[in-house]
Amino acid sequence: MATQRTTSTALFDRAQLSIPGGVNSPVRAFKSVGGIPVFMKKAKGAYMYDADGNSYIDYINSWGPMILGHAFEPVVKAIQEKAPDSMSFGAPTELEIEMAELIKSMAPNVDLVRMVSSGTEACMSALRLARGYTGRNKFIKFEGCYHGHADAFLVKAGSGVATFNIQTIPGITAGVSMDTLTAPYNNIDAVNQLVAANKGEIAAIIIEPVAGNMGCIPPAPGYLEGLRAICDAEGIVLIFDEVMTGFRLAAGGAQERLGVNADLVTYGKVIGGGMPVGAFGGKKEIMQHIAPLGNVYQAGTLSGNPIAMIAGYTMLKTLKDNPSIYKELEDKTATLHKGLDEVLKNVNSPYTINRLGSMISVHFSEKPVTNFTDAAEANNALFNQFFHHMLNEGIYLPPSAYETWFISTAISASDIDRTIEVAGKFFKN
Ligand code: HOZ
Repeated sequence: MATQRTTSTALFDRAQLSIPGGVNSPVRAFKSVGGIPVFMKKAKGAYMYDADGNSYIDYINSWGPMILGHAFEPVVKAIQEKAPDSMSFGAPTELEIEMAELIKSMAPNVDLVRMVSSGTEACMSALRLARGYTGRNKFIKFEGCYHGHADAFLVKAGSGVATFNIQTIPGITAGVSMDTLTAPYNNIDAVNQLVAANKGEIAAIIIEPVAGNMGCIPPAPGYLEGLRAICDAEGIVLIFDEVMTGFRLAAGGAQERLGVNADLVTYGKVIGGGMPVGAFGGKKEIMQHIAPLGNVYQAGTLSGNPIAMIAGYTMLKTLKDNPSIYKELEDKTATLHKGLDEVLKNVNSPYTINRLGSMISVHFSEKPVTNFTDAAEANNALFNQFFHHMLNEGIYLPPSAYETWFISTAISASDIDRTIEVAGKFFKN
C-alpha cells in the first residue's frame, strides 16, 4: 500500500493558493515526476520526516550542503550561541575574516573571497567580474550546466530548466542571451571552435567541474585541463562553479580533487552549512577589480551575515579538521554504487550509474551519459517510476533525473543496504 501523505496533500492544495505552484523553487514541485510534493517538518542526520510523520532516508541533503547530515549538532549549537548577539549588523565583523581565512586555507587559488547570499549571486558576480577584468562581453557555458537563475545563465541550462524542458524564458531579453555561447559538456573541440569564431571576445568559461544539474556527469579525462589550456592561451577567465562540488569532493573541492586550477571559483549553500550563503573568490589580480578596491560593483546587505557565517564556519572547520570524512563519503557512496549496480540488473531496462566522490546518479540509458543530450535521451519516464517506487519505501531521491544525489556521512551502512534492497525490488511496468 502506498505511503499515506494526506497532510502533504492538504498543504500542497493550500500552498498553491498563495505560492506560485505551491513551492518556492520549481524542481521541488514534483511536476516532472508527478504526484504531490512531500512537505517536510524536520530532519536529523540521514533522515527527513514529513508532515504526516513518515520518515525518509535523504539523498538530496538540501541539494548538497548537509555533508555531515541534517541538524549537525555543533552547527546547531553555534547558531544558538550566536543568535542572541544579533541576526544581522550590516557592518563588518571579525567572524567574516575568520571565514575568509578558513576558505583560503582550504581552497586552492583563492587569494581574496567575497561573501554573498546564494550561488546565483556568486555566479552572476563572478561573471560580471570576469567581464570587467577582461573588457570582453561574451562567455561560454555548457549545455545542461546550471549556474543559478541570473538571466545570462539560463540559456540551455540544467536543473529545473531542463526538468521542465523550458526552451525560451519569457522575461530574458535577446540582448542578454546573445553574449551567452554554449557548447556540449565534455567536448573540447566545440569549445575550440567557439573560441576561434569569437577570437578576443570571450571573457569567461564557466563550468561545473563535475556537473550535477543534468544528473551527475563527471568530466572526461583531460577535459578540464583542456579548458585550462584554452583559457591560458586566450586570456579567458576560467570559472569553476563549485556550488555543489566545493568542500564536498575534497576540502579543496573539485580543484583539489581533479588537480585543475581555476581563476575564479563560486560557492553556494555548502559554505553556509545549509544557511543561505554563497561566495566567489580567486586570484588577487582579478578579485582586486571588485568594489571598493576596483570599479566592478557588487554588494549585499546580508552578505557575511553572522548566523550564516557561524554555521558555515563550524561546518567547514569540521571538514578541515577531519580529513577522514572524505574517505568515509567516498566509501559509503562506492558501496551504494556497487550495490545499485548489482540490483538494477533486475530492471528490464538499460541503465548507467555516474559517480564522482559523494555525487552519484542513475540514468536509465543504454549508452554512457557524458553530456546533456545523453541525459535527455535516457528513459526519464522510467526514472520517474523509479523515483516513486523509492519514495513509497521511504527513500527520498531528487524528483528529477536531471539532478545529482548527494550522500552525507550521517547515512549508515544499514541505510545504504536498505536503499539497495528497495532499488532491487523495482521492476519496469
Ligand atoms: N537548483 C536546485 C537543484 N540543482 C534546486 C533547488 C531547490 O529546489 O531547492
